[in-house]
Amino acid sequence: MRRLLVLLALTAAACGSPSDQNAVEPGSGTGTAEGPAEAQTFLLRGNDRDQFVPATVAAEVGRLTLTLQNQGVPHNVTFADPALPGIATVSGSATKSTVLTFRTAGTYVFTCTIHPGMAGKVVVS
Ligand SMILES: [Cu+2]
Repeated sequence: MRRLLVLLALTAAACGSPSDQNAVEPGSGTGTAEGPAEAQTFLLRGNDRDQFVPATVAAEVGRLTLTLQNQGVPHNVTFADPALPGIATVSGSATKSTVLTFRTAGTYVFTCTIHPGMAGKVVVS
């Protein structure tokens, strides 16, 4: 009987647990902008696997200075909403910033136009 219980426990452990399915992949994750609402800042990274790290930036209604820093491969930040100024292509490990004003809560998606599928979002609350 004891051996059967051990076997059952091993079988349960081998089956996909929720934590396996929620494994954090590079390029995912959420970061939160720092500072007061009208002077928020956030450092976004673009890695050599064509991912924004983190892919989600949480911010408040107000003003956000978003800075992009790459590891080598050039990337840019282009918002789906044309009213939001993006960040022109950054090469090497240089940084460039944009100042974004968010007057309403919502999700603001951005992409890198050089790399299809490279996307992130600013979630404003
Ligand atoms: Cu890119």
